[in-house]
Amino acid sequence: MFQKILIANRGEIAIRIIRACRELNIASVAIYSEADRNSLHVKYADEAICVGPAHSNRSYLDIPNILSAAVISGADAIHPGYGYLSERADFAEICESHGLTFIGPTADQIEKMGNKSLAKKTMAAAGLPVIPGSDGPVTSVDELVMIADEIGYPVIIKASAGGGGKGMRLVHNHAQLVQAFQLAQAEAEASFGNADVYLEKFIENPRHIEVQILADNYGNVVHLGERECSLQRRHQKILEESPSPIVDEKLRKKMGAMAVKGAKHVDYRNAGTIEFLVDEESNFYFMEMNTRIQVEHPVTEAVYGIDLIKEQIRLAAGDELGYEQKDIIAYGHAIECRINAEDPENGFLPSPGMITKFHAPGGLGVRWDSFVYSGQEITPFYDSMFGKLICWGIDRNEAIERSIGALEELEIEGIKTNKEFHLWILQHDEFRRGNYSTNFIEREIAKQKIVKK
Ligand code: MV4
Repeated sequence: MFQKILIANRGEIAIRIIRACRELNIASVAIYSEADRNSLHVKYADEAICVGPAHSNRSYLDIPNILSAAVISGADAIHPGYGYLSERADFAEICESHGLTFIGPTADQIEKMGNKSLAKKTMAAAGLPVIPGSDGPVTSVDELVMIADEIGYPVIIKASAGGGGKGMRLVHNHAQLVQAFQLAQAEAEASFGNADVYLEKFIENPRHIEVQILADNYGNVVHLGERECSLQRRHQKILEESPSPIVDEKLRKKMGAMAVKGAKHVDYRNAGTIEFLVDEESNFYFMEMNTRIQVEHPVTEAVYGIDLIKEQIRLAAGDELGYEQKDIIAYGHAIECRINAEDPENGFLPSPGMITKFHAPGGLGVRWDSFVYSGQEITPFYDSMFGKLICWGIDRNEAIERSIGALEELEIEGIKTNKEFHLWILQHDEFRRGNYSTNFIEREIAKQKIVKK
């Protein structure tokens, strides 16, 4: 097992990882930017090293500075958290070449899954269902037109180097096709330095459902069910739940088996997520694989009783999984509300500033993962998410009622937050019925003005 882990991240996930280290008796090293000097992750870690100024490019993304901090502190492993360097194959590689274990999959796996058309091709070869479309990047206008005519409109053009909604273009008919293709290529080249785009059938009103997997270094892979992540706004998730209200035991078994099959096909290691797009007939298709721990991992932890960060650390150290699929048992239902410093009544504009008063909710089945306290400043330099409220209940209804109660207890003064927006979602009939797709938020925002209580 490791003696000391450097955490190459900030905010709530840095604290989450420090807590896991503590329980495993591993010393933790925090890194921080000048803007985060007074952050809780700095206080909670056993050691802390400043790696640069506020701007992420010069601190949380500065590989030489972070590696120096790891070497100077004598860390033997690096946990990247999510975002920042977590899906940078070059970072994973350079950690390993400096004798530091990267807590995650291999550089090769990160790179392969980072290229979305290659990932799709790889998973199709593994036998996973994929959305009809081009087999890899589209290489010519002739090929483009031929495939679009074959699969039928509407179609969607996606950047190979994109992902998470970046560089997508919806095409309704033949007349728009060629121009959209050329624009998409130019945009992909400008944004990612890679002009490759691929084509697929557009799925109307899809659901975004993802399967959590864990893999050891010896070929053992299990899944921990799914997370329903369809509640998004502009490709930013807002609220997630496990299990998905539309997935029954039979579908869970099928999706889980496919996720495990895909992971095994690429000899995957550590924690990962297979994202599926699910259509209105409950057909599911492989979309992307995320090769990191995700923001919404706690809903899976709540339902399956497995500490995913401790598992990541243990697996990276070379431990065997030690359990099988049959040992993994779901119990109850969990909902995560992402609490952001933003103003839902003003186009969700970021709302940085000083938190003048703060009180965290509590009680049975209530978990609050955050880095804030009274007197903390939310700076404009980083993501607006400053806390996650995860509520567990014996069933979906209890998880919803508990979330509402906990949100009402949550007190934040000094900045605007999306707390009321969450209360609005949790009380919405369609949400209550579990009947919502990725279009829900944008449609409902357009339809009605949010009623403040
Ligand atoms: C799609 C799609 C419909 N059809 N692909 C958005 C994020 C990226 N992972 C892929 N995305 C989509 N791909 C086909 N063939 C609709 C979306 C999409 C979406 C997917 C998941 C969650 C929210 C979304 C919001 C808008 C569009």
